[in-house]
Amino acid sequence: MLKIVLGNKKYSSWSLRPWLALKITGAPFEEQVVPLDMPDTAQNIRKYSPSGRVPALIDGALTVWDSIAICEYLNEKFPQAGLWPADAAQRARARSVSAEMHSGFMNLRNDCSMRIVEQRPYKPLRAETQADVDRIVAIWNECLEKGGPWLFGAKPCAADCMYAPVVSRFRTYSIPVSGAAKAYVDHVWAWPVLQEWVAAARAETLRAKFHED
Ligand SMILES: N[C@@H](CCC(=O)N[C@@H](CS)C(=O)NCC(=O)O)C(=O)O
Repeated sequence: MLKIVLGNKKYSSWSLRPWLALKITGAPFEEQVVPLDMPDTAQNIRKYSPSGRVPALIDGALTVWDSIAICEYLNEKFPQAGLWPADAAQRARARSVSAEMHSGFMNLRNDCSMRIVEQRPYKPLRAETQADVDRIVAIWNECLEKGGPWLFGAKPCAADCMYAPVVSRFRTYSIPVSGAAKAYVDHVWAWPVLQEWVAAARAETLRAKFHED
């Protein structure tokens, strides 16, 4: 059976992304949560992941690490799951917006770390962080012009998995959005599999000092 190695569900945004992609495939899988921010975290992660980072996917003798590589592997293993759009141009766009998420938005990631079970009042963001938010909203609006409710149409794809932790951040930090982007935030937040992750995060008793302070 496939096994995915994750960090704490409250904080590990990179773990959430391929976990959602796995859920889209419908394949059965096991989970292993490695508690973050512990003295032995690095050593424990390295038992599974050569990069020393989670997530990692274990498929028999094969280990695949890094969120986007796992999404690509799942797409190849489960082509019927539609993890990328069927149309080549749309697929290229979905990969572009996913890569932009994977390699960017450092200000938002640093200032508004994922705390999926928390809700805080809005505080004005630094200009650089607001610029990240504005770019994300522009990406969403452009994708949603074709009708939504997901970024690339009627079904969730890997791009929605990549942006789900951003939806969670917008909610946690009460970052205002309107129109199609707001409808998207609400739609993703209501996604039953995302709510399954949130429920597990709420039940988590692990403490991660760096992420909490
Ligand atoms: N580029 C990686 C980033 C993975 C990453 O930074 N994971 C964090 C947890 S969200 C981690 O493993 N941190 C190790 C640690 O806290 O010791 C990916 O996309 O999977």
